[in-house]
Amino acid sequence: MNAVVAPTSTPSTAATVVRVETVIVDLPTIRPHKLSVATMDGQTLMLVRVQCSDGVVGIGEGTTIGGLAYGGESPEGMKLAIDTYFAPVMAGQDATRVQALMARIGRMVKDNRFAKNAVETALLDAHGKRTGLSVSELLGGRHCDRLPVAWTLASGDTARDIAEAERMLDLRRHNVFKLKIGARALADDIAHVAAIKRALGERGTVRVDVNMAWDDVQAARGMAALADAGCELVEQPVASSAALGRLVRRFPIALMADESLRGPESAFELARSHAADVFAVKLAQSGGLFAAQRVGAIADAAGIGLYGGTMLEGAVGTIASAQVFATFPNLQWGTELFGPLLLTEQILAEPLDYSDFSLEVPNGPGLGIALDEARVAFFARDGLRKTISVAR
Ligand code: MUC
Ligand code: MG
Repeated sequence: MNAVVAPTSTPSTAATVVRVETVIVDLPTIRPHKLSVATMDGQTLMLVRVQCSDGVVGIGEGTTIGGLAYGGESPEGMKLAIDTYFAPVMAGQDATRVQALMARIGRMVKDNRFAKNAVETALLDAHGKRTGLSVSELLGGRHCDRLPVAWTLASGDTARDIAEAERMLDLRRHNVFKLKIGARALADDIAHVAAIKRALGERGTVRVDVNMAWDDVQAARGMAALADAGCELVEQPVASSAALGRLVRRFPIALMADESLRGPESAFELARSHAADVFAVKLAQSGGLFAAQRVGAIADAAGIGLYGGTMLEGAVGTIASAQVFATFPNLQWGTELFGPLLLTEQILAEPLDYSDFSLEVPNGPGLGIALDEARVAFFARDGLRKTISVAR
């Protein structure tokens, strides 16, 4: 684990950043998770800790999907960027002025939205712990204490997906299902979606995420057929915002932008060109918690629906997202904050509450969660687990 220690002469503010540490944690998934861009057998979390001069430590997370298969940042790249470039810029700075510190980082570090989100999360967690307020209260106050959570069916097998959906309904954990399609022939994908919707009937709603796999013609055929199959929403069927704009409102099915949304500027452009009915807001893609709130505000102003998206984060990133989404006045399409449930191992001292088709937004100071440090050390890359298996 790398660290940068602040110089001894620090400004006379109440709390300054004294140490920034990062660690990579590798966790297995409960089953292969198949997207059109990658098949995931595990998830890699980049955790960042920001230690402050008042003794408070904030935590944040940066996670991607399939390494670099989904976007331009990887967990390893985030660690490198934070250790090498963020930490020296943060050392000795006022930790209580989060927006000012993030602006300072922004002047020295271009792009790197995922890494910025992880660091901003840690600073807000620390400031919440310092002030006794939850992150959602720091961000203006929450509208709700629980968020609806969709589950993604992505085993690649129709019968297995139906069985998985039935189990989620029995457990009362999820009744909104997102299906990952786009890797197979269009007709196979449509048959898969139609079979799942038929099996669930009115007990569950079905949406799909194509992860940009279709061209215009496939998308037009696909959206018409999906609407007929009873699917209520299509997420990012095509790659570009212009192509999204050519599809929107042509079919009786909602169109959601995901990969096209890369922060407030792109949100504004999508809204200006009427290219989507719904925005999947993700903290990492937005570039942080404040930026995600701005994306939400742009959607609201443009009459675009909101959905709380995930980069399949572990518990820290998931709860950072929940704290932000709880502040949204409108969240018409709920959330998909199920990331921790896709992992076989949990790394929190207390488990999250997923019940009644929703996730509880913790109410304690900061993120309102604590890491189980022994488990983090065990699952850290090159950590105890590796030492034990090498020794065997
Ligand atoms: C995405 O593209 O939305 C969200 C759920 C899931 O299974 O993958 C993510 C990424
Ligand atoms: Mg998506």
